[in-house]
Parts: sequence; C-alpha cells; structure tokens
Amino acid sequence: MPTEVKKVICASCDIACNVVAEVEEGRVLRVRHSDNPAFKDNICMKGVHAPKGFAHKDRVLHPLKRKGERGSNEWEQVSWDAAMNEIGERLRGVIDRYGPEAWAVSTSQWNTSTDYGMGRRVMNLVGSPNWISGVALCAGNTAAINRMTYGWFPMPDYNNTECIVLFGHNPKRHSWTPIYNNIQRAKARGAKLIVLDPRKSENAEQADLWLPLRAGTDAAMCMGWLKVILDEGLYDKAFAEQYTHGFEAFRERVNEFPLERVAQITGVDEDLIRQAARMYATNGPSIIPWTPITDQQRNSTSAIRLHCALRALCGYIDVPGGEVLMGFNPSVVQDSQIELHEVLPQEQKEKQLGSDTHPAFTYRGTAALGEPTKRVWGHEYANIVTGSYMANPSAVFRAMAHGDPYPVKAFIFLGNNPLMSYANMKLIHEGLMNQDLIVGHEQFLTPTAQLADFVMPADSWLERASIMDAYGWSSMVRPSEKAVEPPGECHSTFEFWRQLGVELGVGEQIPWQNIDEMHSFRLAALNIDFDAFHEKFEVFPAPIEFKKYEKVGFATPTGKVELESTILADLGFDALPYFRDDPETDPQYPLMMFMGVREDEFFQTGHRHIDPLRKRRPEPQLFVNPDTAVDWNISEGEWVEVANTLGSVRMQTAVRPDMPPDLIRIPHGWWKPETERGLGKLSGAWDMADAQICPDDEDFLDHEQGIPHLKGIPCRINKLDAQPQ
Ligand SMILES: Nc1nc2c(c(=O)[nH]1)N[C@H]1C(S)=C(S)[C@@H](COP(=O)(O)OP(=O)(O)OC[C@H]3O[C@@H](n4cnc5c(=O)[nH]c(N)nc54)[C@H](O)[C@@H]3O)O[C@H]1N2
Ligand SMILES: Nc1nc2c(c(=O)[nH]1)N[C@H]1C(S)=C(S)[C@@H](COP(=O)(O)OP(=O)(O)OC[C@H]3O[C@@H](n4cnc5c(=O)[nH]c(N)nc54)[C@H](O)[C@@H]3O)O[C@H]1N2
Ligand code: SF4
Ligand SMILES: [Mo]
Repeated sequence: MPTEVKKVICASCDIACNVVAEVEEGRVLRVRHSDNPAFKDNICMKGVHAPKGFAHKDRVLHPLKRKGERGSNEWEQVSWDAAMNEIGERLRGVIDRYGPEAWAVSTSQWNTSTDYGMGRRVMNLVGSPNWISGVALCAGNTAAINRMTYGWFPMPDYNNTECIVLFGHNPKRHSWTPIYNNIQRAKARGAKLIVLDPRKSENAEQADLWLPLRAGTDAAMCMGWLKVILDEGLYDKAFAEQYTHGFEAFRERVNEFPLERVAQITGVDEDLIRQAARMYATNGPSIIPWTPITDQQRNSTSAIRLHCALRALCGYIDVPGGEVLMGFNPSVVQDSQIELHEVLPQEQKEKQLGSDTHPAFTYRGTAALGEPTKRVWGHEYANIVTGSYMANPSAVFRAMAHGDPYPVKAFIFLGNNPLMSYANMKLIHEGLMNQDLIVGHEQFLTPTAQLADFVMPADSWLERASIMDAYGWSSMVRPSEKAVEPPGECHSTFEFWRQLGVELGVGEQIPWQNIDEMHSFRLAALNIDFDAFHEKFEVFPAPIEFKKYEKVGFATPTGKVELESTILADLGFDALPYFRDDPETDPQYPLMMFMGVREDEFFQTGHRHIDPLRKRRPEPQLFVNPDTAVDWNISEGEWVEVANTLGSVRMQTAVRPDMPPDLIRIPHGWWKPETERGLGKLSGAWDMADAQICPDDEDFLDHEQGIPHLKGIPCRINKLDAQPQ
C-alpha cells in the first residue's frame, strides 16, 4: 500500500504548525515538516513524537467509570453511550437541585481543536455562566484586555517589522517553533531585537538590547519607556490627539514614573531603559508580540494596557510591520457566533463567579464592548482566544470547595488538567473532592482525571478533521485533515458536546449531527465542503485592510484607544494603568521564584509519558544562580524542596549562570505518569506540581482580572538528603 500524505495541523502545543502525517495501512508512520516552503521549518520534537504518544499503552481508549471511592483509581469500562446517558442524568440531577450555575466547565480549547464554541453553546442554553479556561492566564486574558483598550487583539506582522520587543517571551527552536522562526527571519533581515528578561534567556543572548529587569516589574518598565517616549516627543501626536481617549490624564500618570524611580523598581540602568525606549519608538514599525509573561503577574491588566498604549502612541497599530487588528474572517462562521452568549439570561450572567470582585474578562466586565464590537466588527460577541465572558478560576474553585457564594457541584474538564493548571492546587483538590459529579474528556489518566467519576476517551489531532482559525484572533483559517481513524471509542470534543447537549434537552438547538455538518455550516458562505476546502487551501485569509479605524473608529465605548479606560472606571477600578509593588516579604522566605521557562520536550503538564522525550528530561529542574547555590549550600544534581506559605515541591538543582541571584525558576506542571495513581500520590503531582505553591490570595492576584502572579513569589529552599521516593 502506498504511503498517504495527509496535511494536518499539529495540536501537540497551542501554536498549530502545518505539518504532514505519512500514513500506511491506517497507521501514522511519521509526522514531518510540511512540503509548503512557508511552513517547512515549523516542526518540533513534540510534533515528531506525537504518534508515539497517542499509541502509548496508557491511552484511555474506552470510557472509564469510577468504581471505588473518588480517587481510588478503581475503574470499570463502560460503553460511550451508556456513560453519556448516565452523565446526562446525574448532571440534570445537580442542575435540578442547585440550579444550572452549579455546573462548571474547565478547558483549554486548543488541545481539543473541535470545540468550535459548542461547549459555551450547551452551557448557555442550559443556563450556566461558569466556564473557565487555561486561557485565563495565557492569551485569553490579554485578548480581553486588548479589546477593552482598542477593541481587538492585534496580530504582529513579523514579516515587515523592523524591531521586535520580547517582554520575557522566549520562543525557541522547540518552543513555539513558528514564532522562533519568525524572529530568526526578521533578525536576518536586520530587524532589531529587544529582550526584557531577568534571566539571560536564549533570545536575550542574541538581542540588540537586553534589559535584565526584576521579575514582576514589567508594568513599571513600560511606564519608563512611555516616560521617555512622551518626554522626548517620540510619539505620533496627531494619532494621540485624534484617536486616543484620556491622553492628558494618562500622561500625568506616566509622569509619576521618572526614570530614576523606574530604575529603582526594575533594577535596570536608566540609560539602558532610555536606549530601549528610543529604539522601539524610532526604529519602527515595531512589534511587542503578545507575551504570556504579562498574563501572569499581579499587574497584568496594567502591563497589558501599557503594551497597548505603547503600540498605539508610537503609531504601530493596524499598519504593515506593526500589529494588525484583523477582525473576523467574514467567509467563515466564528466560534463566537456558535456560542450563543445572547441566549444566556442576564440573571444568569450576573451569577458568573468572580464577576463581582475581578470582573475584567467576565460578562460584566465585557458588557460595554457589545455595542461597539457590533458597530466595528459586525457581531456583538467577539470571544477572541475564548478569553472574554469567562468566570474567574479561583472564584469557581472556592465555590466548588466551600459552596460560597453558592455551591458548584458538577465539574467537567476537557483538554485541560485543571488540578495542576491554575493557582492553589490544594483548594482545587478540595473543590474536586466536594463534587457530586466530575467528568473528564481526556487521552490519559492525568492527576485530575484520577479524581473523576467518568473519563471519556478523547481523539487526537491525527484522528479528526478540523478548522483552525487561531482561536478567532486572526482572520486566517486553516484546515487539518484526518490522518487516521480514532482508536477504541475515542471521540472528538465536538461529539462529546453534541451528545451532552442532547442529554441535557437542548438537542434541538444543535442542528449538526456530526463534525462534517458542522464544517459545512462554518464554510457555508464559501459554498464549499470540508474536503474541497482542504484540497484548495492551506491557508484561507481574509483580505487585510490597514488603519480601518480611520473609517469606523475603535471598538471601544468612546470609539478611541482608551488610554484612560471608561470600562474600568465604570467597574470601580483605576481607569489608568498603575504599578503595585510586592507585598512586604517574610524573612522566612527570602528568595523569589517564578514559574516558567518551558521545556522543549513537553507541552505544559502533558507528554511526560513519551519515552524519548522523557529520557531527555527525566526530572523537574530548579534553576539557580551559582552564588545563590553557594548561599543555600546546594549543588548541581542535588534534590531540594522549595517551600512557601502554601506548601512545597521537590526538584533537582540545576546551577545556571544565566539566572540572576536570588531568583529561582520552578518548572510548570510536573507529574510522573508511570508512578502510583490515586488519592495521596496522584502520580507525583503532590510532590512536583508547581500549582501547589502558586498563591491565590489577594496580594498575589491581579485586581481587575483576578489571575495569579506567577512571576516573583517569595519562597525558600530546603536541602534534601536524597531524591524523594
Ligand atoms: N500553576 C500554573 N498554572 C498554569 C501555568 C503555569 O505555568 N503554572 N501555565 C498556564 C499556561 S501558559 C497555559 S497555556 C495553561 C495550559 O493548561 P492546559 O491547557 O490544561 O494544558 P495541559 O497541561 O497541556 O493539559 C492539556 C490536557 O489535554 C489533554 N489533551 C491533549 N490533546 C487532547 C485532545 O485532543 N482532546 C482532549 N480532550 N484532551 C487532550 C492532555 O492529555 C492534557 O492532559 O496552563 C496555565 N496554567
Ligand atoms: N516546548 C514547549 N514549548 C512551549 C510550551 C511548552 O510547554 N513546551 N508552552 C507554550 C505556552 S502555552 C506558552 S504560554 C509559552 C510560554 O513561553 P514563554 O513566553 O517563552 O515563557 P517561559 O518559557 O515560561 O518564560 C520565558 C522567559 O520569561 C522570563 N521571565 C520570568 N519572569 C519574568 C518577568 O517577571 N518578566 C519578564 N519580562 N520575564 C520574565 C524567564 O526568565 C524566561 O526566560 O510557551 C509555549 N511553547
Ligand atoms: S511547535 Fe511543535 S508541538 Fe507545537 S504545533 Fe509546532 S510541531 Fe506541534
Ligand atoms: Mo500558555
């Protein structure tokens, strides 16, 4: 049988490379780079090893129903239909008893590829606003705050930019490979690179300027840049006058940050700050690509808004080489339209957890964008990167654990490992243990899945056709072919939601019987079915029109770039960006830690079961500066415990000269799938998962969004005698 070549989009991480699967006799022999020259460098070791991961003996191939106590790891195999039936019945029971808001869902969208807004649709039809996602601390929240500031989340134009600014963000050959390749190509063309990172990262090594700022001070650094740019007149005055709201008040706020103060907060030399600000403003068009680093800080909202202000004031918004407000692709039905947010009654929207205290990305916080979004982009709801209209994760876990302000008693997670993917794992654990029903749609028995009542087997990106539209962020749409049939009873997320919708009595509002019908619906304006679509297009872009704001304004309440936010003012927050410093430190915890530096071998909490990858990176590593290692009497390879007020994790020491003194790095999401499952151990999650030591009390939450600060948390090191067993 000849080898078939299938054009697929890798979903082993969230950057979605176009790759090729070579298939023989219904098996994927290998995943390799695309034949299209535009994509040929876009592949990493996770994509290459994906088939091995999906063929692993531990993959969940049939629905599992819990037999013993929750977390006992005793399961019985049941059929898909029987499981869905019982899930529906038990979920209806919870809803009847406590109301639809007692049902929460946690997901991360990108792993599942075929949600297409189906989850929100079912929840909206049933009446629950309590949807949370990993995007609350990765891109989704930035999208929401960008919308609040200028009405859309822009895409950087790497191909034409002259200057790239990375606030921490550190794409590598095997970490978000396409972005890494974009940066390399831009640099080869002569574009400048500015990196702000406490550590001398891989990108810092090759930067024109490296600003080694103190962790968590990005917002203050932006104030410094703006101070230079405004004082030296390096901004677009006509734009500021015509297209911004609150410029004078904003300028006054920036004036509170003379460079001396910024240097003191950030630890970076005044001259270097000045040089960087000038380079950004005068070497344009420049880009500040979205960075997860400012998604995960105490000053997240302010830092993101300051990035927006820099782009806007320097004239880099909606211009070639700058950052482009793409809008919807008019030829393809968007997830936002499928979600049906308009059917969720206002009374239910008001119950969305966290919207009273931390409203920025909730229904309450985004309500004022409805009318302007319709005016500029044609639809009231624009759920870019699914980051708008979310509940607050910490508030949901508190309601699950303590029934406050009302009980949440049923929890469904899909393509997400919630126990380990938010802050305060103990609270999440308590919340899970207090549920009447937990259902996971998963490929593996993750620590979260080990606590479920049902684990429903998920298909993989090689086993389904899908459409990728960068989560509504860009107007480019790309098809992914199904390479092979899913094994066992694995089904797609689409199918899970379709059937659950039927079980919950809203089947009539789900007109698509299968994914093919959904794809035809989404592509109807093109009058093409999925097969013809993928034959014809690898990328289907909408035409780009620059400076659209000159005709239609920005999709904000004032129609302008809101340097001073009318939305934040109405919600009772400071309408201007600000900087909140660290709380007083406890002498018991004199070190600072951050969660991050992604590992080439794994995506987030996943992939630890894939042998060749795990062999390369067998253990979680703590990065520590050589002098700090001496201070704490630890050396390369030794095992340590890192502790703070919440708990502790155990890792192996890696002495790294690229780390600054007194700042340590904790890797995200460690567990060992091969070790003992079930309550108590959870396959090593209680030993290694960083979420245990990520605080979620108010000192460590961003005010407006309520997302946790992962960049600068006080801690200490305790040396261990041996590797913990
Ligand atoms: N404490 C803490 N929390 C964090 C972070 C941190 O550093 N520390 N980082 C944040 C960031 S940046 C992100 S992006 C999020 C990521 O959070 P998640 O999106 O939860 O990421 P993963 O840990 O990869 O979990 C994805 C799960 O989906 C499963 N999966 C993979 N493919 C499929 C599929 O096709 N279908 C289904 N149904 N399941 C699938 C995998 O087995 C895996 O268990 O976490 C955020 N949360
Ligand atoms: N191989 C692989 N690739 C991945 C992932 C993966 O798990 N594995 N995950 C993907 C996902 S979902 C994401 S979100 C990205 C994340 O990837 P990146 O955005 O690159 O984030 P990290 O690798 O966590 O950290 C990048 C840098 O931030 C620096 N840093 C730490 N604290 C601060 C701070 O307060 N301010 C500043 N300016 N810098 C700071 C660190 O020193 C580090 O060098 O990676 C993506 N790519
Ligand atoms: S960077 Fe790697 S894992 Fe991510 S989409 Fe591309 S090939 Fe897949
Ligand atoms: Mo992320």
